[in-house]
Amino acid sequence: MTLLDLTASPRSASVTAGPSWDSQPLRYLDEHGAPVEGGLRPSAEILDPATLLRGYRALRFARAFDTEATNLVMQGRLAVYPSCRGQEACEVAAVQALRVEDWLLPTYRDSAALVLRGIPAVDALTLLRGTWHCGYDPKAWRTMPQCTPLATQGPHAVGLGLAAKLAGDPVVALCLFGDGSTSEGDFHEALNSAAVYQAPVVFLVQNNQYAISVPLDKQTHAAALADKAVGYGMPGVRVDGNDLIALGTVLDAAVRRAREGGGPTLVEAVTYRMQAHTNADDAARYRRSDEVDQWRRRDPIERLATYLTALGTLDAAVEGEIEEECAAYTARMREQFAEEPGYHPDEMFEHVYATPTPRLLEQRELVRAELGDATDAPGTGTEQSR
Ligand SMILES: Cc1ncc(C[n+]2csc(CCOP(=O)(O)OP(=O)(O)O)c2C)c(N)n1
Ligand SMILES: [Mg+2]
Repeated sequence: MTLLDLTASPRSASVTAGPSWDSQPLRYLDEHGAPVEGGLRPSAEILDPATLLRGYRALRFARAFDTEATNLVMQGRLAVYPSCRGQEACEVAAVQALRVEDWLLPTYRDSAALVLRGIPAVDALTLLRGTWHCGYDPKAWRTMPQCTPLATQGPHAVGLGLAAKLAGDPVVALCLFGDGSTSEGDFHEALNSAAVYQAPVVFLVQNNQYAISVPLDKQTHAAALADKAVGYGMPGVRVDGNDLIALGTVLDAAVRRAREGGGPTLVEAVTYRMQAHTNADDAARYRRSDEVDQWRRRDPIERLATYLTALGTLDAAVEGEIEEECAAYTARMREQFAEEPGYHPDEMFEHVYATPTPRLLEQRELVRAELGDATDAPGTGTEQSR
């Protein structure tokens, strides 16, 4: 049985994993973008040049979006931005594995996945702009609001998956987590209940090696996060998170298994957070630059570019087209973010409780006092209008 034979019993799937857990994660491409001997064998569909080029475009687009969002925060247009630089293959593979009717449950670090699903950037970034709770309709986009409290999206994913299962809908929920979130009670509850109810859920842990400043070896004593799957009775797969082809292969298998009634899977994608936790963090205080340099050489975009160039699928002309598309997209982002959003600051306090708590009312008064007349500025609504 191979690791991707997810139809076998969870126990054997994990046990046969053997030494590969503590050595190399599953991969198709090596660090230099050449196929690994004896590595994964992706389907012909995944290796189709047109599919690969679509994936490459999506990677470049995710990076352009992420870079622009990072710039916007420096210009004061976003309140905060947790970058996914270096993790773009996870963002792309997660979205590509899903159908439009499937659910995506993102964290604060997964803004790129939102725009890859088609949500306009200005709506996707509303939360991080600090202007509203969520800027898009989660039901319409089958994408839950980005979760900031760690792992709370896990039980929600199980609920969505279970609801679909009970209704007889062939819908899958894909839930994103960070490595640090695996220490949360909600992570345990989600995986346990997903396995007990055989809910159609894929749990994708982006192991980017850090939870803010806490490195993985201080987070867990387990050899691999994927190993945790054994205890819940589901398959666990550890895959190179900077290898889009390997990730696509693993996530396709896990999503298909969930859709066909085979139950949940835990996927650990081994990757790296290239930037600081957010713009409010200084990563140089807790990690060495040679470690960052080592991961820069494993860049997910460069690896796929090398492979596609060797295949003859990618050349300077195609690169140029992609470059232009990305530049047009980010120019539009800049224009949109230069416009002031039309929200009234008071709205932040609405829709929190049906009856606002005294503490919330007190906070609202503090904001009103601080902003004074500014809250009555044209285009931001007025006290009288509400
Ligand atoms: C329940 C909870 N506890 C603590 C925090 C504070 N916090 C925000 S991000 C973070 C680190 C999370 O790390 P990880 O899950 O690895 O995700 P990453 O940021 O690396 O993507 C922490 C501790 C929080 N948001 N929620
Ligand atoms: Mg992390």
